[in-house]
Formats: sequence, structure tokens, C-alpha cells
Amino acid sequence: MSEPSDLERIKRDSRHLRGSLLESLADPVTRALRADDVQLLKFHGGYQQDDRDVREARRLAKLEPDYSFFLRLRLPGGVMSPAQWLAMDAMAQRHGTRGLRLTTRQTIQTHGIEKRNLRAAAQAIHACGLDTIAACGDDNRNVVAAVNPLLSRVHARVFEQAQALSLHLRPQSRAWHETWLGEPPSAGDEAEPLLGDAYLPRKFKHGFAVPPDNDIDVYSQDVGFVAIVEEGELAGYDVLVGGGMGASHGDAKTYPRMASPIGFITPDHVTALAVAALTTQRDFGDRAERRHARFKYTVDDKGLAWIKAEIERRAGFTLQPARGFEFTQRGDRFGWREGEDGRWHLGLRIPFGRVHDKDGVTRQTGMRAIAALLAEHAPDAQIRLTPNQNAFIAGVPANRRERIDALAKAHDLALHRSATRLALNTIACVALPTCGLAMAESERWMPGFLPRMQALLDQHGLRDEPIDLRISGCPNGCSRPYLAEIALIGKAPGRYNLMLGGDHRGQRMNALYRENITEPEILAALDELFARFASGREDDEHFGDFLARTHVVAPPQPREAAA
Ligand code: SRM
Ligand code: SF4
Repeated sequence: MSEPSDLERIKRDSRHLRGSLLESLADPVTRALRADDVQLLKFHGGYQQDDRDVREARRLAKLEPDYSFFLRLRLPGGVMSPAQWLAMDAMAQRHGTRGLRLTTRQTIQTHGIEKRNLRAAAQAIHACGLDTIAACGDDNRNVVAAVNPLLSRVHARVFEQAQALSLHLRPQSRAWHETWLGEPPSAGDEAEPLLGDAYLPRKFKHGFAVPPDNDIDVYSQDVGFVAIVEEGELAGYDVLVGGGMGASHGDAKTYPRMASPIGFITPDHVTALAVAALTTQRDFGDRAERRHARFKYTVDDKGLAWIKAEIERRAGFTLQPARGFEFTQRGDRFGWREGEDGRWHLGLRIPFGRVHDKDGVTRQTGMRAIAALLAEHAPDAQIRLTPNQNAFIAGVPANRRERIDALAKAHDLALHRSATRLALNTIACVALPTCGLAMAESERWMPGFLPRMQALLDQHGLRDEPIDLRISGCPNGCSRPYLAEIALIGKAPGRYNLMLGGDHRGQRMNALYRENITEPEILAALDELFARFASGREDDEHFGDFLARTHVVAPPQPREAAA
């Protein structure tokens, strides 16, 4: 049997995630943490990074890399109060350098925090009732849930279950409170009955969808729950297991995988099911080879039928046959919608999740003004983040709509009124300059690239075609690109793999069309395909479906359709 990876040693020896973090933070000689603590920090929701734009210059000048950190919130279902938004905004202004970054898992990252400010930043987060526990690391990550719990009773119930699950699966260690808040040290021997002393082999992700919206991309989750609604009530969930996006270029043993259905459960079985799946992965996941350590590989190595039986054995019940569901869309619904209780919800497009005042764009100021208005006049309203990097202003009384509209218009937050579908739907991961794994630009490339791609759509009479485009700066797939109709995966600076043929509801993966190509080559390839699509499409046919039907690409079949 292979030796456990070095990270297994670090976790096991860490005294439940404490390591020497306190010493690392107190060391004035460097702006970095000790190597083992860099890994442990992830379990606390933080990442050490360095500014890659200046990395080479600093190396030549024999300077330490320009280290800083991001902190990521644990925010199940993406729900915050207006007061919490204001607190996070103030924290980001004080300690961060790039505003607030809404992520593809419904939460917020603040980049650019210096080591000496990390504790103050974490304390500001805690003071407003939030935390960053297990937002990164080998544990249960932010639980995502269908976007708006104020829309209907079913949405509210599903959100409550997501929130409860997040709490249930959180590490028990008090290391976070000791490290960041200065709580007196406990004996450090508390048990981790669910996660285990070495925590999980790798990150683990749960998500809850409410059809007809697949806004959480349920097929990309390690464990997905799809709400089954009967006569207006939540009957239970179809359960899917083994989804995941990450892959490595040139390593066929790694691959993106769509989650497979294993059956139906009633709402009271959610926690038991999740615990059974998570502990199955805890006990059978690969602890030697981290590239092979996600649940999707355990599912494929053991077989779906084995995994289902093991989950049933641990949970103590048998899953019922899957009930089936239908998704019709997965992008966010922008603009105003009225909820069942007569309150209003405004979906706002936040390009690539970046809420930052920069280059004359004042979205951070605008969101602050909206949050301040709500905090004063409608404190029960919510800011809700979406897995597509956007934000909803939820639960607004009708008499506040006009003022919010005015603020949105004044601060570049009313894009849904003018932008094309391409500009509204595109997702790009963070990539350079902060991401240590980026091979190519992503977020920063989009403001230039999107208008050039839009011009092609315009030329072919496809101006407002709802095509979804996702860009990732490397094959890890943080924008969930393998489920997009068009995806660009970074290969090297200025070079991308062009993947095509996913479907618009996130139910079919795409396939490689051209490898390692430049922007002019990408645009030339798309130009030709848009021309074929414009002349050869069937009524209401989506671009990805057209490419699959006409065999431009052959999207992969799901690995195992059902247990
Ligand atoms: Fe991710 C690693 C950013 C969602 C798959 N991801 C990273 C790191 C932390 C880079 C690193 O390890 O050094 C990136 C930090 C960049 C930066 O500077 O901020 C990073 N991931 C992000 C975010 C911020 C992208 C965004 O633009 O919003 C998303 C934060 C989510 C959150 O709030 O929790 C983000 N990452 C995802 C998703 C999408 C999802 O979860 O719905 C995926 C694909 C789904 C999956 O997990 O399979 C994803 N990230 C990865 C992977 C590949 C894991 C694998 O199975 O191989 C890595 C690399 C790793 O873990 O080794 C990674
Ligand atoms: Fe970084 Fe790659 Fe994730 Fe983009 S996809 S944020 S480049 S790890």
C-alpha cells in the first residue's frame, strides 16, 4: 500500500488544526507562515498567496515574494444580513486590496490581507456573527443551496436544511477560536467524531437544488440533493453522488465527473445520508495520492452500487427509487421578482463576482449604499450570493424598490437592463494575479475578450443568444467549466483549451474541441461555428445541443447513470 501523503502527517500532528499557527503569525521576520501552517490555515478558511505580477521582479531583486492572504467565509446558502454585508465591506476596505470577491460557491473572499492584519480581519468577521471555519481545506466546504429562500416555503425549508448540514459537518476543534479570537487554549484533545483526527482525504462538497433551477450545478457536487416538490410541499430529495470538476492537463487518471443518481430520501434523512457519504469517503478515500483523493474517484474505484450500499449501511435506511426531476435553467434570474409573501427580490449581475471600486466603476460603493439603506429601513432583508458569482437583494418591501433601483443604476449594478446574455451569464475564475495554480488569465481577461466574442455573435444575428461561457485559468475548474456550452481552460499564458457541447442546464459535459490555442484562434473557431449554428439550428435549439447533435464534438456519457 502507498505511503500517506505528507499532508496527512501535517493534519494528524496538528493537534486538531492548531499546528504552530500562533508562532507563525507572531514571527516578524517574514510576511509568510511556516510551511505546515500554510496548509493548516486552509482549514481556517485562509490561503497564503503571493502577487504573481511581481513574483519574478522580486526574485531577481532577491526579495521575499509579495505575500498576502485571502480569507473566505463559511456562508451556507450564501445568505447574509445587510449589517453583515456592511461589516464585511468595512473589513475588506480596511484590510484587503481587491474589494469583496463573490465566489462560485456562494460566499465571499477578501484578497490581499497582510499577515499582521489576519487576526483583526478574522475578529471583524466573527464580530458580525460569521466565521471562516472549513471554508477551505480537507473538510466539508461551503454548502450551496438554491438561491432565494424568501421566494417560496420550499426554498426556505431547503435553505434551513443546508444551513443545518453546514453546522453539523463543521469541525469540532476550537482551534479557530483560539487562533483568531485569542480564546484560552483547550486541552487540544477534543474529538472529531465525523471528520476524524486526520480530517478528510480531500475537500468535500454538498449542494441543494430546487428544480426547475439548477443554479448550484448539482452535477458538480460530491453529494447533491435535488428537491422533489409534491403539491407545493417538499417531499424529499433525489440524491446524486460523485460529482467533481478538477483535472490535470495530460493526466488521464484525473477527470471531471458528473454526479450519479442513487435514489430518493425524505427530508428527515438528509443529515444521516450526508454523514454516511462523508464518512465513507473519510474511510475509503485515497490518502496517498492527492490528485486521486476526491470522492468521485472513490465512487468509480469502488463502483456506484457498492457506494450506495455502503451509504445505506451507514445511514441505517434504504434509499427509495429516484423520483426524477426536470431542470429548465441554471443561470441567475436577474431583475425584480415577487416572493410568496409579497416582498421583492432583485437579482444583480456582478461581473465575475468582483465588488470593487476601480477604474471608475463604483460597485462596492453601490452595494454599500444598498446594504446601508436596508440595514436602516428593512433589516430583515438579505443579501444573497449565488453560485454564479452574483448577488440578490432579497426580501425588499415594495416601497424601497425605487430607491434601490436608483442606487443600482448609479453604481453599475443594473447591468441586467442593458447587457447581453453573454455578458450576464459568463463565469470566470479568479486566476492571476492571486491564484498560485493559474496557468493563464481568466477574470482579468474577460473585460477585453467578451466584447470581441459578442461582436461575433452580433455578426451572425445571435446577439442575445443565451450561450453560457465559462473560463478557468487552469484545469482545476473553479468556474465549473466542463459543464458549460463553451469553456476555455488555461494551458499557458495566452493559451487555452476550447471545450464545447455542454448543455445549458448543466446536465451534459462538454468535450475538447481545440487544444492550446490563442485568442485569435479561439475567435476564428467560434466564428465558423456560430455561422453553422445560425444557419443550421433547429427551432429553439441551444448552441451546445446543436454542437452535440451535429457531431462537432462528442460529449462524454455519464460514467454510471444509476446505481
Ligand atoms: Fe477552486 C483550488 C478559487 C470554486 C476546484 N480554487 C483553488 C484555489 C484555492 C487555488 C489553490 O489551491 O492554490 C483558488 C484560489 C484563487 C484565488 O486567488 O482566489 C480557487 N475555487 C476558487 C473560487 C474563488 C473561484 C471563483 O472564481 O469563484 C471558488 C471558491 C469557492 C468557495 O467559495 O468555496 C472556487 N473550485 C471551485 C469549484 C466550483 C464549486 O465548488 O462549485 C471547483 C470545482 C468543483 C470541484 O471541487 O470539483 C473548484 N479549486 C478546485 C480545485 C480542483 C480540485 C480537484 O478535485 O482536483 C483546486 C485545486 C486543489 O484543490 O488542489 C482549487
Ligand atoms: Fe486558480 Fe485554476 Fe481555480 Fe482558476 S481554476 S481559480 S486558475 S485553481
